[in-house]
Amino acid sequence: MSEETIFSKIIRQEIPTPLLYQDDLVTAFRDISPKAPTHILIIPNKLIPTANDVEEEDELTLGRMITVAKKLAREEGISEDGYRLIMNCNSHGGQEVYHIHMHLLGGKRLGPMLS
Ligand code: IU
Repeated sequence: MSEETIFSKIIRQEIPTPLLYQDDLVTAFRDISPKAPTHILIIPNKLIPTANDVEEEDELTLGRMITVAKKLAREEGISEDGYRLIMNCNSHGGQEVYHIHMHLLGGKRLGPMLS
Protein backbone atom coordinates (compact mmCIF):
# COMPACT_ATOMS: atom_id res chain seq x y z
CA MET A 1 0.00 0.00 0.00
CA SER A 2 1.59 3.29 -1.10
CA GLU A 3 1.44 6.41 1.02
CA GLU A 4 -0.75 9.19 -0.28
CA THR A 5 0.85 12.54 -1.00
CA ILE A 6 -0.56 16.05 -1.08
CA PHE A 7 -1.48 15.38 -4.72
CA SER A 8 -4.24 12.97 -3.66
CA LYS A 9 -5.73 15.76 -1.55
CA ILE A 10 -5.56 18.12 -4.53
CA ILE A 11 -7.33 15.54 -6.72
CA ARG A 12 -10.12 15.23 -4.16
CA GLN A 13 -10.08 19.02 -3.66
CA GLU A 14 -9.49 18.62 0.06
CA ILE A 15 -6.85 21.25 -0.66
CA PRO A 16 -8.70 23.70 -2.90
CA THR A 17 -6.15 24.13 -5.69
CA PRO A 18 -7.66 25.50 -8.92
CA LEU A 19 -7.83 22.68 -11.44
CA LEU A 20 -7.11 23.27 -15.11
CA TYR A 21 -8.47 19.88 -16.09
CA GLN A 22 -9.97 16.80 -14.47
CA ASP A 23 -11.62 13.67 -15.78
CA ASP A 24 -11.99 10.10 -14.61
CA LEU A 25 -8.30 9.35 -15.14
CA VAL A 26 -6.19 12.49 -14.73
CA THR A 27 -6.02 15.89 -13.06
CA ALA A 28 -4.00 19.00 -13.98
CA PHE A 29 -3.10 22.11 -11.99
CA ARG A 30 -0.40 24.78 -11.95
CA ASP A 31 2.88 24.00 -10.21
CA ILE A 32 3.12 25.91 -6.95
CA SER A 33 6.72 26.89 -7.74
CA PRO A 34 6.77 27.59 -11.48
CA LYS A 35 10.06 27.14 -13.36
CA ALA A 36 8.68 28.69 -16.58
CA PRO A 37 5.82 31.04 -17.56
CA THR A 38 3.70 27.93 -18.07
CA HIS A 39 4.37 25.16 -15.56
CA ILE A 40 1.52 22.70 -15.18
CA LEU A 41 1.47 19.28 -13.52
CA ILE A 42 -0.61 16.50 -15.06
CA ILE A 43 -1.13 13.58 -12.71
CA PRO A 44 -3.06 10.31 -12.67
CA ASN A 45 -5.99 10.22 -10.25
CA LYS A 46 -4.74 6.78 -9.22
CA LEU A 47 -1.76 6.84 -6.89
CA ILE A 48 1.19 5.52 -8.87
CA PRO A 49 4.29 6.48 -6.85
CA THR A 50 6.97 6.39 -9.58
CA ALA A 51 7.47 5.45 -13.21
CA ASN A 52 8.79 2.13 -11.87
CA ASP A 53 5.30 1.36 -10.59
CA VAL A 54 3.47 1.86 -13.90
CA GLU A 55 1.66 -1.29 -15.02
CA GLU A 56 0.10 -2.39 -18.28
CA GLU A 57 -3.35 -1.49 -16.96
CA ASP A 58 -2.13 2.13 -16.59
CA GLU A 59 -1.33 2.60 -20.28
CA LEU A 60 -4.62 4.40 -21.03
CA THR A 61 -4.00 6.77 -18.12
CA LEU A 62 -0.43 7.52 -19.20
CA GLY A 63 -1.63 8.19 -22.73
CA ARG A 64 -4.36 10.47 -21.40
CA MET A 65 -1.71 12.47 -19.55
CA ILE A 66 -0.07 13.30 -22.88
CA THR A 67 -3.28 14.17 -24.71
CA VAL A 68 -4.24 16.45 -21.81
CA ALA A 69 -0.78 18.04 -21.92
CA LYS A 70 -1.31 18.74 -25.63
CA LYS A 71 -4.73 20.29 -24.98
CA LEU A 72 -3.43 22.48 -22.15
CA ALA A 73 -0.41 23.57 -24.20
CA ARG A 74 -2.82 24.74 -26.90
CA GLU A 75 -4.94 26.60 -24.34
CA GLU A 76 -1.79 28.24 -22.93
CA GLY A 77 -0.83 29.36 -26.45
CA ILE A 78 2.52 27.55 -26.41
CA SER A 79 1.87 24.76 -28.90
CA GLU A 80 3.57 26.37 -31.89
CA ASP A 81 6.71 27.62 -30.13
CA GLY A 82 6.95 24.37 -28.22
CA TYR A 83 7.21 23.05 -24.71
CA ARG A 84 8.77 20.30 -22.63
CA LEU A 85 7.17 17.31 -20.93
CA ILE A 86 9.16 15.82 -18.04
CA MET A 87 8.58 12.98 -15.62
CA ASN A 88 11.19 12.52 -12.88
CA CYS A 89 11.82 9.15 -11.24
CA ASN A 90 13.31 8.58 -7.80
CA SER A 91 16.23 10.46 -6.29
CA HIS A 92 18.63 10.52 -9.23
CA GLY A 93 15.80 11.77 -11.43
CA GLY A 94 15.02 14.54 -8.96
CA GLN A 95 11.57 13.27 -7.95
CA GLU A 96 10.22 15.03 -4.85
CA VAL A 97 6.57 14.00 -4.79
CA TYR A 98 5.93 10.26 -4.96
CA HIS A 99 2.77 10.40 -7.04
CA ILE A 100 3.86 10.40 -10.66
CA HIS A 101 3.34 13.63 -12.51
CA MET A 102 4.17 15.07 -15.89
CA HIS A 103 5.58 18.59 -15.89
CA LEU A 104 4.38 20.73 -18.82
CA LEU A 105 6.85 23.59 -19.16
CA GLY A 106 6.83 26.37 -21.73
CA GLY A 107 6.27 30.02 -22.51
CA LYS A 108 9.99 30.70 -22.97
CA ARG A 109 12.95 29.09 -24.68
CA LEU A 110 14.11 26.42 -22.23
CA GLY A 111 17.77 25.69 -21.67
CA PRO A 112 19.55 22.40 -22.31
CA MET A 113 17.74 19.60 -20.52
CA LEU A 114 20.69 17.52 -19.35
CA SER A 115 23.11 18.68 -16.71
P1 IU B 1 9.24 16.51 -8.89
O1 IU B 1 9.25 16.03 -10.31
O2 IU B 1 8.72 15.50 -7.90
O3 IU B 1 10.55 17.11 -8.50
O4 IU B 1 8.23 17.74 -8.88
C1 IU B 1 7.37 18.03 -7.84
C2 IU B 1 6.71 19.33 -8.19
O5 IU B 1 5.55 19.47 -7.42
C3 IU B 1 7.60 20.56 -7.94
O6 IU B 1 7.76 21.28 -9.14
C4 IU B 1 6.80 21.33 -6.90
O7 IU B 1 6.88 22.72 -7.06
C5 IU B 1 5.38 20.83 -7.16
N1 IU B 1 4.46 20.94 -6.04
C6 IU B 1 3.24 21.60 -6.21
O8 IU B 1 2.95 22.11 -7.27
N2 IU B 1 2.38 21.67 -5.15
C7 IU B 1 2.66 21.11 -3.94
O9 IU B 1 1.86 21.20 -3.02
C8 IU B 1 3.92 20.42 -3.83
C9 IU B 1 4.77 20.34 -4.87
I1 IU B 1 4.44 19.54 -2.01
